[in-house]
Amino acid sequence: MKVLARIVPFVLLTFPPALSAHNLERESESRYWVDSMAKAHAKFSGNKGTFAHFGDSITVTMAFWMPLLYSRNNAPDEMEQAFQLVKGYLKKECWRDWKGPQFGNEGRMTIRWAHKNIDSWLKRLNPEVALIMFGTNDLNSVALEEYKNKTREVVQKCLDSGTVVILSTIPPRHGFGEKSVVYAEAVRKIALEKKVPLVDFHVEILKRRPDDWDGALDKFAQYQGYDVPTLLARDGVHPSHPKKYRSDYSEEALRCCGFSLRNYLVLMKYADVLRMLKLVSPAKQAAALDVQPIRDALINPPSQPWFPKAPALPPPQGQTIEVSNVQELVKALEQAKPGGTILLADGHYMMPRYVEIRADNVSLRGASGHRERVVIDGAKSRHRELLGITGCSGVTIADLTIQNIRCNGFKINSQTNVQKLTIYNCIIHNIWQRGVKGVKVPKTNREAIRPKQCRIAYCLFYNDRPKRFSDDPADTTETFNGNYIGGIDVMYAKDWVISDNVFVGIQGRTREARGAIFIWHDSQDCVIERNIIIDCDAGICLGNPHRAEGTRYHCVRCVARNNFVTRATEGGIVTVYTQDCKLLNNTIHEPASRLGRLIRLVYDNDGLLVANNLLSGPKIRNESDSKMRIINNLARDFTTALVDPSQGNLHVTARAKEAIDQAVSLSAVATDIDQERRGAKPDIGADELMR
Ligand SMILES: [Ca+2]
Ligand SMILES: [Ca+2]
Repeated sequence: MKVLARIVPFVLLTFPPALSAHNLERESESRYWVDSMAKAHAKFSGNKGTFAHFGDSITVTMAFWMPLLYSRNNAPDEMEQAFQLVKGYLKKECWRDWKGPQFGNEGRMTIRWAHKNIDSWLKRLNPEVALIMFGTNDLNSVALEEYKNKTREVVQKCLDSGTVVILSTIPPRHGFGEKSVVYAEAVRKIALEKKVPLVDFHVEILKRRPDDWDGALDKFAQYQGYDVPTLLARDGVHPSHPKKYRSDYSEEALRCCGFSLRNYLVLMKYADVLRMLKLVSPAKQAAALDVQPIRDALINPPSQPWFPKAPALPPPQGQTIEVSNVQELVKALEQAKPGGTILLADGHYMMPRYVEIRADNVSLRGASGHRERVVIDGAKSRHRELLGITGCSGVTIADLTIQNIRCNGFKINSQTNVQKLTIYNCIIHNIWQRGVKGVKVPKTNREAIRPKQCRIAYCLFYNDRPKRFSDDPADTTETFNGNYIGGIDVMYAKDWVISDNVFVGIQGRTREARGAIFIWHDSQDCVIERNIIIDCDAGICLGNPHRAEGTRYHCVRCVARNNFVTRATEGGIVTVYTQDCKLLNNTIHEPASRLGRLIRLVYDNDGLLVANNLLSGPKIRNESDSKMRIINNLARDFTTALVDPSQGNLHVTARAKEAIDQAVSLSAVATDIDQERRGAKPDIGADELMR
């Protein structure tokens, strides 16, 4: 308590009590150091964005500063904004490479070492800003007067050479409680006297843990080393770094992890310096403010343990551009070179407008591999479409989320010759016309430019609710009555694979939406397999009743196999104007179907093969006069024989006796929805029961 008594009067004397602690620190600081630091900076002649850290073992460690670059779990908004500002300005090497004695930080060192070497550091590094924290080792080896004098001189040398200084007080130290207060107070006074900004690490620790900051206390005897849930480690000297709170910046973490606290304080102060000295342009400052806070997951998509899991993609090849805000993303897309990779840091990217990928073999990927943490959001876009692919081949989009756009999410501008597009492990959320749209291809040169060999795999399409009129002003009672909405809608596709995707709740206003998967306009040789479609109005639509002039068939030689479709009220799998297509081993569940369209065959379907499908509900609805083969399908209510149809889990149990081992063996369905081998006695439906 003696410790606190020394601290509190200082705080009260320095800051007017009417203001909150946070604001008053900001306010009073903005008064005292800005002019003097601007003056010092006017002399600066080195590289912008350099930031040196002069200190001892508490500074040289990789636990300090560097971790900020990689993750900031539970960071308050203002911290994330500060980080974005700093990330856009700081030299890359100053995140982790400026460590070691040649950069002014080394274990066991005191202000004497800094005093001796400061000239050479300034000469060699010439940093724009320098953080200075010595004292922990001085407590038992450098007397107070010498400590003060040498600190003053080191600060002055920095300022004289044009380096802006941020001073830091030391943390309290076990066995030196009172003395550390005195040394911290000395640094505070020097900060005011020299008019340099201050990180008051000491007071911030005591504020959070007035009585038990010391990890050496008996109450922490069960912990070891840095893994102590208070602000000093077990040695009572170094800040703690408990595993549980690493890279965590929640209130709780800031009172349990000494390095989280130090990283937070230094980041905020450095960002303040960048702002107050106007080292970052107002436009960039505003851009950093746009950044939404990062959470572990920005969205909370539906998830079930049996949903398909995407194997990780190989690491990016070629030139890689890392982006972490909207401006960087827009620029990277505009400047992307063929073969380059754009890696998006976890974050919420509020798009101001439509953007496009236009170069061959570009990859646009979430960096963390956690698609729910990288969200490209169209809620504030001035356009109706989110991300276009134009005139290019071999593009990959992976490991990210797109959401909230009025019309099209991923827009394939097929008229411009888009080939070999891959959309992999993405989430497509609340897109109010089409999650993926591939538009018409003009007749001229159609065979050459129609989109070929595209792949949509391991994506999740889901909407929070049925479409409303307010989502899309074009979808009215005069047009589609609020039902112009679907998942994937492509025309003139050839050799596509749409596999292992999940679709949940793609619904129109009156539950008459378009297909979760809708392939039409002379599409050829496409495979639609192992998709899971739950509570979407329409499941898989191969064609529809409307044909463009000159189009005889919507789908030719297309295959839908091993899919689960649950409660698609408008139709589970529908074929309309197809040729030589196959519907094989699908499981479709809707026993109380109003329209009886679990499988529906309409108009011409020449050469269609419908085999081994398990219909939990009404039998196939055949409205077609074409010559077709419809063999070995089962239809009855299988609710009690499936694993959990209420959740869309249509895996079979041993109770599905009529299905087990009863399929005709077809080479086109050698495996099942789980990619398990079917063997010699295949089961009817998408799932092969493994025993
Ligand atoms: Ca079997
Ligand atoms: Ca299986």
